[in-house]
Amino acid sequence: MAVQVKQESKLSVNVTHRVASYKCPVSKNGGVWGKGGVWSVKGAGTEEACLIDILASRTNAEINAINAIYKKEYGKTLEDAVSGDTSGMFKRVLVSLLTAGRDEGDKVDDAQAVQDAKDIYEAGEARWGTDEVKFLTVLCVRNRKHLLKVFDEYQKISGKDIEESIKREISGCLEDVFLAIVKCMKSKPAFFAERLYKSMKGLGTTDSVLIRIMVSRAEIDMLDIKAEFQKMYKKSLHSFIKGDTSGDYRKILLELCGGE
Ligand SMILES: [Ca+2]
Repeated sequence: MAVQVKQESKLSVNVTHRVASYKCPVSKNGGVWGKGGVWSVKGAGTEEACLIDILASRTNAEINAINAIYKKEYGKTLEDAVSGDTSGMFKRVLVSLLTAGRDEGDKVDDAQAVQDAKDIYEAGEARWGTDEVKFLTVLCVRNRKHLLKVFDEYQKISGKDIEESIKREISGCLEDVFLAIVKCMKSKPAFFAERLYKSMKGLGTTDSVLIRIMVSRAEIDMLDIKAEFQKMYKKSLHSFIKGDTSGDYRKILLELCGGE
C-alpha cells in the first residue's frame, strides 16, 4: 500500500507540474486522494461527486491512507471535514465509508444474503417511504462477493435490479452514493468508464472528474477501464479524449490513457 501511495503521489507531482495552468485535484504531497478530499469539502459548495467517487471505490487500506494524509496535511480528520460540510443520511454513509470498515473477505453467507435482500426490499419497494438505514447497513459493510449474491437474490425477490430500486426509492446525493457503491461492487472499471464518458459527453467537459480519474487510475486499472469503455460506448477512450480536449492537456491525458 505504501508503495502504491508513493507511486500515485509521484505520478501526481509529475502531472501537477505539467498541467500547472489547469486547476485540478492533484496535490504535490498528498497524492490524488487527499487533495480530492479537500476539494470536496472546502469552498463554496461541497463537491459531493468527488467524495462519492473516491469513497465508494477505494479499498480499506486506501481509505486509511487518505485519512492519514489528510490529517497530516490539514491538521484535522477528513471525517470532521466531511461531517461539517454534509448532513443527514448522506453524511452517515460517508462517515461509514471513511471508517474503512468494509469486510474485505470473500465469504458468502447464503442465508444472510437472502435476508439482506429481503431487508432491502422491505425497507424500500415493499413499504410506503424508505428506510434508508437498511440500505446503509448492507451496502457499506458487507464484502463484495456477498453483495453480488445479495443483488442476485434481490432480483429474484423483487423482480428488479437493485440499481432500479435505488433510483425509485432514494434521491439526491444519497441515491448517487448508493448507486456508486453498487456499481463499484459489480465492476470498478465499468464504473470509471461511465464516469469518464459522462465527464466528456455533451456540452463541455468536467475537467476535474476527467483529470482525477485519469491520474488516479493510470497505474491501477486503466487497461480494464479502456476495455469497458470500448464495450459500453463502442468507441475507444483514447478517441473520446482526443475529440474532447486540446493542446498539452490533451497530450498528457492521452499519455495517461496509453494507446488505443
Ligand atoms: Ca417505498
